[in-house]
Amino acid sequence: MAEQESLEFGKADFVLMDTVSMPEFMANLRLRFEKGRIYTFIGEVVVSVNPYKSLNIYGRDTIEQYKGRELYERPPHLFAIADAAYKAMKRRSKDTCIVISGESGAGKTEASKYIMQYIAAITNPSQRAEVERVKNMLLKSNCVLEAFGNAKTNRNDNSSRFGKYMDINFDFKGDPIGGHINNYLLEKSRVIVQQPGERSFHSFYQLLQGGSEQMLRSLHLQKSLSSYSYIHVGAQLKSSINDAAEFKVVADAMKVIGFKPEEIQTVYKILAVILHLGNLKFVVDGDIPLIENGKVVSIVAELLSTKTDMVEKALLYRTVATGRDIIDKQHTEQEASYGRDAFAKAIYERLFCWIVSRINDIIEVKNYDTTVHGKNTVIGVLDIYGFEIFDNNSFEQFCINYCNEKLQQLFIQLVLKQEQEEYQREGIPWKHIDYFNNQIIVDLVEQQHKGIIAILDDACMNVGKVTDGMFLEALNSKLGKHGHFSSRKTCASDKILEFDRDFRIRHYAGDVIYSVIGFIDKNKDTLFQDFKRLMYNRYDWYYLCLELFDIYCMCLHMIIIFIENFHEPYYVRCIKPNDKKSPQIFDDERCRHQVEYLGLLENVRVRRAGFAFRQTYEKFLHRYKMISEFTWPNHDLPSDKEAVKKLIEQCGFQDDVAYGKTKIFIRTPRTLFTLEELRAQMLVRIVLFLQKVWRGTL
Ligand code: AOV
Ligand code: MG
Repeated sequence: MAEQESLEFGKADFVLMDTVSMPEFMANLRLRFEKGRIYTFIGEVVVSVNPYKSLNIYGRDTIEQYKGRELYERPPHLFAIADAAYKAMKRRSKDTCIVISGESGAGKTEASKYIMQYIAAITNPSQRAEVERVKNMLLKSNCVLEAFGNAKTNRNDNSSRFGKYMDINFDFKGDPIGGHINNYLLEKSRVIVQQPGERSFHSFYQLLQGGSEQMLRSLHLQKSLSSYSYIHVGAQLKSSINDAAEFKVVADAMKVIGFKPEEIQTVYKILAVILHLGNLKFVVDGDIPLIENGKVVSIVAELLSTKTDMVEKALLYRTVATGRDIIDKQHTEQEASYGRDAFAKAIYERLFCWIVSRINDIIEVKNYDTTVHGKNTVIGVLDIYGFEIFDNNSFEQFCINYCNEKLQQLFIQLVLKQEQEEYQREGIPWKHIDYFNNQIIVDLVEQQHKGIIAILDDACMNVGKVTDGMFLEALNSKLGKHGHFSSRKTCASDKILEFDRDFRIRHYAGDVIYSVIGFIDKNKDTLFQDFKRLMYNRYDWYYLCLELFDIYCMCLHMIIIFIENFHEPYYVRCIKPNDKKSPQIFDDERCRHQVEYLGLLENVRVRRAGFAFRQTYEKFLHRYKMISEFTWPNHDLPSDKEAVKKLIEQCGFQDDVAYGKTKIFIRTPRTLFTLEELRAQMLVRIVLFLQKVWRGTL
């Protein structure tokens, strides 16, 4: 159990609760929050409540307190789990990962940064220059990623709009030698439109507010945010963010990471192209769409280093093949606007992926020869966008919430399900602990042929023929009876569903009503071929764009499969205390809801009734046989199991263990630590004994 602080701060580990009940859980969580103790353990899981204020608990002195200590020796903290993951990786030479989950604004991204800071702080004691360089880059890369991938939403002023899985590679000494970032599903629709009260990605505001006058002039930009229709909505907001200062921080970070000056220039050019594209207006003359503001087209062409008429053509025409002929077909006004927006979104997405791949080039492990230097191990940190419900939810929220659904399923699989199944398999007396398994919702979304994604993909195969309304019809007919799906058609009595275009999913974390409008478009994500051609045909635009159109972002599935392979990820479960971003308010109802859907109470129950450690008898003996004369150097008992029993009884731990068919289970970590201590003492004695034998002094 975690070292007990004074009781005035509540229980440091929920496992220590007198009774496992929601009221007691909530009382402890609240008490700790109010006392500034935002972290609490459930065994090895860290529960974190967003303090919404700076706490003096991440400094050098705190880091020193956690360095090299066992998880249970110090009060709960992110550093404790970071240290545990690091130690586990080093001791076992095995890859490990830390999964951070919780809803939007709960503190995941901040947690991921503190974890990385901790790892950076405790490694490289010999101050090797190359390792210092790598650490610096890993830390600096965060601010670049956030500038381009984060935005102000109504839930979080610095909301991640992409998923991030960051690997840190370590050499045999345990020092960082490189890393890799996997990013997935950037919410690119934000480039062209934002909900009231929200902003586009930080990068646009930073450029306009922080770029020098000369730079802005060369990009044909002006400082006034409201001049640009793509960011017009967000421009009206009073921002708590200092964009001008951030611009410099990000520019410096790009330099430090190793972006070349011309690459940084190109990044700004792309942002400028997007802002200008947003201002393009189409007018219809008879049946013919024309561009109203030709000046903007020539600016875009200049920035893209291509010819004005080529840009104009890509915006107004589509090349289609009819039989053997290839003809230019004119867009309608609507098609032209659609194409412009698709183009803007696509270049931003590709810019983002390019930035990530550029960072990866720079931080990837170089010159590491495993035959010379030994195994290279990895700690991964997963920080995705949190579950979110807005007034209007669309395809983007559907994707984000599905990601969270998958992550919750992983937690259930690894922490609640497999754990209990193992006790049963091993024949350990076990009373099953019930929990809500969200597999049913995951299936609703992803099941082959009849899940929402399959139905959507079907609809997208018939471009132009299937409308959003028809897609909803298909959902109704195939999923109408599913307990977690409803729409006006399938549930007429449901008053919450206001519009015909809506459908509702009963997610693990709450009900979300999605508007079906735009689902097909956003999923099929057409970028007219002519824009692609424009990008390839440009005359001397930087090589950057060539790469841009070759990169694909890694999909969520891969990440989940990847993490499943770890079997024992470390978990941080983040809770948002209120919706006002206030450090004072602990909203009981909101917190209770999160504790409920995160399955934390069930987590405590499994943990309490369960065992912290398990090992096969053979491996256990291999490690601890020197502790007892019955097992050292070899035992003559009928089985390893009997030998382990004898050893445990001799140490007096029989009440803290259970004997399974193939494994020994140990309830409290302290027992394990005592075994480790005994082992260490015996090893010293054995070495001294052997030295005496060698010297002939025995
Ligand atoms: P998220 O990553 O979970 O949301 P963040 O990590 O961005 O949430 O946290 C939101 C805000 O809460 C931060 O910008 C800080 O102001 C504050 N905050 C969070 N953790 C701490 C902490 N430990 N100490 C002080 N302030 C904190 V999203 O990315 O929206 O799902 O998609
Ligand atoms: Mg985040």
